[in-house]
Amino acid sequence: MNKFATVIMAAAAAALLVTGCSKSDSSKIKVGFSQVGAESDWRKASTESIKGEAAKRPNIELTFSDAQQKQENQIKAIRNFISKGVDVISFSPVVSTGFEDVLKEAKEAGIPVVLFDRAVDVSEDGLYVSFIGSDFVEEGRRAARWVLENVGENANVAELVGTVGSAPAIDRKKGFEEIIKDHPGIKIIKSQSGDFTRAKGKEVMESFLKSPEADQIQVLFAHNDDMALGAIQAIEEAGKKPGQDIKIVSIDGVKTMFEAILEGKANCTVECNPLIGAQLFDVVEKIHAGETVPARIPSQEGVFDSKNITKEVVDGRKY
Ligand code: GZL
Repeated sequence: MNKFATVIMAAAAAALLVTGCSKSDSSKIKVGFSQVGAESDWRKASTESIKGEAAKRPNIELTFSDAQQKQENQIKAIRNFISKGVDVISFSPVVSTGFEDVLKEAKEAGIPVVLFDRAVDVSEDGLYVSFIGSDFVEEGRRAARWVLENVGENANVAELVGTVGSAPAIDRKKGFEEIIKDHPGIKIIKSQSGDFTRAKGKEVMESFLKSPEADQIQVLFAHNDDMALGAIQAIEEAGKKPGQDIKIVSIDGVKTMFEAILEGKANCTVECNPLIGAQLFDVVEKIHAGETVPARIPSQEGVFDSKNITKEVVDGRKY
């Protein structure tokens, strides 16, 4: 082979190598994720699950954004992911409405969307390919069933509602009320949002305990453990015994709530599993490979109280 041909072949081989190298970069699946925020222990565990799982998968390139519980930040992040040309977008919507336009933009850009943890209300199909998360209505039902089975047919309930307009707040309330509607002795006498945070939960519980109905409250139903833990502080500061004077049932199943139940300061937590990062990236890989994925992927969860919480169970909790 003459010298000129050798040079051309070498250059072509080098180009292939570079292309090959750049091709290996493009083989990474680029995922844009918008997280609600860091409002609760549950959310922090959710974020750790997502970031931890992405770090284990060399084929995943994760761009993660924290919306600080603001919808406008989530919409901005999703638009950034679209302009960046990611392969898949996923997010946990802070509220269930107001995402239709940006989801249509993602669809027009040909970028599949996976809903994580929470669902959205949209008027047309095809704006997301799958929803991975818990059944919040069932979680609300489980909380109400625990009250009926462990407190009885008559109880005045104070309710700490989650973030107004969010799927878990809407659906947990719906599930709780679906069960108690057939039991008129169970009455919700106070209800206000604590925005899923410990600080706000404490503040609202303090206002409940200063209200005319204060001494009628027999049960606290909190839409998440963080608000319940804040309420426990408020109940103690008011000179009452949480878990005894006021029974406490909440949702999430975080370790600090397990510890409070073990101490007798709370009574029940309905598990809502945040550790679904692996399920997310399994779905992402299937989508990227052109495979079909289930439209709905539910999480598996239990109900925990003093009957099944031991120190060993607490020590074994992963979040
Ligand atoms: C539920 C999740 C909720 C948790 C809260 O899946 O969206 O948001 O219950 C968190 O702790 O703020």
